[in-house]
Amino acid sequence: MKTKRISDALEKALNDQMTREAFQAQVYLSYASWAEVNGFPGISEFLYGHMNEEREHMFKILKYINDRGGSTKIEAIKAPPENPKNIEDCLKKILKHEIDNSEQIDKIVNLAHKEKDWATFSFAQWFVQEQIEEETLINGVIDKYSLATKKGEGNLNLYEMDKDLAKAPQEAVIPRDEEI
Ligand code: OFO
Repeated sequence: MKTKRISDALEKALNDQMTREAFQAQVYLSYASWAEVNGFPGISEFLYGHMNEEREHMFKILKYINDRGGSTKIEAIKAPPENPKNIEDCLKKILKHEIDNSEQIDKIVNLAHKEKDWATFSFAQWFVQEQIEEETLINGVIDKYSLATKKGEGNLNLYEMDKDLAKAPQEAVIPRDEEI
């Protein structure tokens, strides 16, 4: 049994964030599956990769709470929203999810700062950085989409963009690609 080195309030905030990361993973999973059956294998691959990144974030928080002598509470994950209407809608919704998530992480940073819990403050910085990268990445994909679908351009650009995204950098391995 470890000495508890985290306040109840931060323990609760991190537990909530852990569940939020699991929810984010479900959103990516459902959108990836939607893209896969709608003829966009590259976008789908990109989204599956992100699903796994969110799961890794969930585990990272779980491990941190446990390491600080807190206890994790595994909660039910709410269902992801309805399928997007099209690729543009899908990308915009993802960006919105990421921005919402960044705001939640900022709240944890603020609380850690207020409590002068420098361990949690430092831990949360990784997430702040990660969110900057993710928002930039999704914004970049939205820009690519706008270029690919510019009036007067054909579907070939969209096809090329889809192929391109399959090779987009991912930090996580997609479970189905892992050797069993
Ligand atoms: Fe969107 O990355 Fe988790 O936190």
